Amino acid sequence: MTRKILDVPQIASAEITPEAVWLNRRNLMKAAAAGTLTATLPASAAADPSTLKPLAYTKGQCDACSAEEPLTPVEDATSYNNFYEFGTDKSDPAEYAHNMTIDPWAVQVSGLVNKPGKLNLEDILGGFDLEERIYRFRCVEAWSMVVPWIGFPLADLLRRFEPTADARYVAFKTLYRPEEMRGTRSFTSVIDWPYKEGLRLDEAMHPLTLMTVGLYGKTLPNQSGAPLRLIVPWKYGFKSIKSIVSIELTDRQPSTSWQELAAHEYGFFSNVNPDVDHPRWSQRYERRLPSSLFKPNRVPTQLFNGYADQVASLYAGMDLKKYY
Ligand SMILES: Nc1nc2c(c(=O)[nH]1)N[C@H]1C(S)=C(S)[C@@H](COP(=O)(O)O)O[C@H]1N2
Ligand SMILES: [Mo]
Repeated sequence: MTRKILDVPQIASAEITPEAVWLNRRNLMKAAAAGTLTATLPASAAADPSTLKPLAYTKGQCDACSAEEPLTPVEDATSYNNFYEFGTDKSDPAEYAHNMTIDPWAVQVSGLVNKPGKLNLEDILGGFDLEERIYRFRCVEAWSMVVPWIGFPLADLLRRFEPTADARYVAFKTLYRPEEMRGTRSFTSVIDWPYKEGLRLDEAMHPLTLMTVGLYGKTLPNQSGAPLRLIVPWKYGFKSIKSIVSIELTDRQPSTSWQELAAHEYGFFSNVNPDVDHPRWSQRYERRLPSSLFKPNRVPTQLFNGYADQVASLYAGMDLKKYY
């Protein structure tokens, strides 16, 4: 597998935080090279968000759309989570995800590619210059947050496996390891494991679609989807699948966990759309973390989460009420 990534459509430099001096990047890079990325945070520290230091950002050091928005405090972004493998309470992932072993880690790439194969995490990261790859994105659901993710475009990874001309979709799967994932053993568990997600190939190849390995200058804590997690900035949070072990290129639209659960509530596209109500609630507003009963911190939701300029063309001619 080639290590140098060539012919990559670069993200506009305004979308990349330039000064990464504050990032503990030497450790990250060294660790990535030595194949011990996961060792930069001891297992116990990984579960304890208080050990992650919030980083100072100055104006302009962020992507085009959330330029003026302050970062969500790291404590909120890493203690109020969804990761049903560890339970359905928002506090469960921070409490239990440290039980997941993330070293060693490998990702299987299969399906409609010329070069299928399994890559170890260190081989994946060996191909990327993470120093340059810090993006500040807003994630949205009923609640929202602004997080500086560290990652690289998924397209760069997919190209290394050479998708064939027939490939039209990408299907992702999360690790399924019941002995380390108490939520998957629970009798109240509603998901047919492993957790699954999917994108259309053009969505997957869009330069804003990221494979992330860190946030706030540190490797991902387990509750955030260590060691490798998808981030699709213009879609609802549930599309951003965590702790990925399998990527399959297909010619048919893959099924996703949330669709399997409630197809009329969660469509395949799941683009952030304030004009299309969820059957049980309006999607006009979101709750920006930190939020509380007395300070709900409600903000209006933006079409495509504010990335319409970059991504609306992917859906030209589609009825977004039908393809929600
Ligand atoms: N494997 C896996 N990935 C997942 C989930 C999950 O339960 N399992 N939850 C999704 C949902 S519903 C949301 S809202 C986001 C939450 O991401 P965060 O905890 O980093 O905010 O992760 C998504 N990725
Ligand atoms: Mo979610």
